Amino acid sequence: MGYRVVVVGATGNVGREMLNILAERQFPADEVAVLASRKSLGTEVSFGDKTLKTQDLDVFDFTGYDIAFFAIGSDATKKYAPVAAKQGCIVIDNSSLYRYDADVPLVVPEVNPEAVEGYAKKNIIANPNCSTAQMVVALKPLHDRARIKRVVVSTYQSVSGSGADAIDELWNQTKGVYVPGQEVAPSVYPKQIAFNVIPHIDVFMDSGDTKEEWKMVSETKKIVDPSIKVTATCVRVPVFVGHSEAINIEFEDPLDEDEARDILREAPGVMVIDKREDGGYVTPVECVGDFATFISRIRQDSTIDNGLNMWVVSDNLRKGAALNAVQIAETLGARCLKKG
Ligand code: 2RA
Repeated sequence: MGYRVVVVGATGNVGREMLNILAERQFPADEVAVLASRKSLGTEVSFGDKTLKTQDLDVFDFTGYDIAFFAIGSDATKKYAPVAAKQGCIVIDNSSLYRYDADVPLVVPEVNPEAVEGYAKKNIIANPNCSTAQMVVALKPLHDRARIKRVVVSTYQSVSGSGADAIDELWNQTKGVYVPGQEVAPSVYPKQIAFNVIPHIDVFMDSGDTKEEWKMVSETKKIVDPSIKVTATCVRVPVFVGHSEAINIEFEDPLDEDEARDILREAPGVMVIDKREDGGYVTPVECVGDFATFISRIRQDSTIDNGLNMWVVSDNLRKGAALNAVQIAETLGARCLKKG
């Protein structure tokens, strides 16, 4: 007997990817209900070789369903997640709403799988921010070996992290650069994204950091270790899918690049592609559709004691969102919700 699952926000980028991954990983579901807002009501979405028709989130009864994957904004999540949780359905939420709630586990299954066991406090489990998820997959095995003191990360985040409109803006703006009279003014972003980079994701905070940068700091501390110091600069780049990160790590204990590479080669969810030659590293276009967190350019940072640099790339719609959510459900099933 399998699970009865719900995908809330099934017509969005992440919701569609959740359905793809549930099918690809043959998640043991006896039933999959797909929900959308009233304006998308009746839209058909793919689930493996099936087509499902979206139902109205406003009136849906979650009673009897085991797990609900939420892939909608924080405002809508605030309204509907407690309803689902109260009706006995465990919510795995991709928004940022519950990530920093002490009563809600924030989980990356390769890093802190045991945290799913704390789901019952609110019947909610939070999925981390996409840029955090791939980073902590890379950090955790090294932290276990040499205890990380400090992380400095610069991100190169694709436009799919901002949604479908941003993908359209990059596409149309890029075309508009070449076709006189078809220029496309910035609307999703404050500045041109075509052939440009924007050092601003989410809102600015009083500290001068953006909220995206604050998320990477706070979530890494909650998922891996509160003692780790993190500083981040998050940048939007003209890439459709795939986030990249240049990560500099300072350890408490010595760790040379060869041992680090060997550790990462064995780490869960990691694929090391690291040759010091043309093309011996991963770029975003190569990670799209893959489950792995790719790691390249592993090398000593000789400017500090116990320093290491690396380049981390992953599909932000998969490990950064939909895949991690499905992996949380798999972990939850294995640890807490065994089905006959
Ligand atoms: C972004 N991490 O990349 C944010 C939300 N997905 O836009």
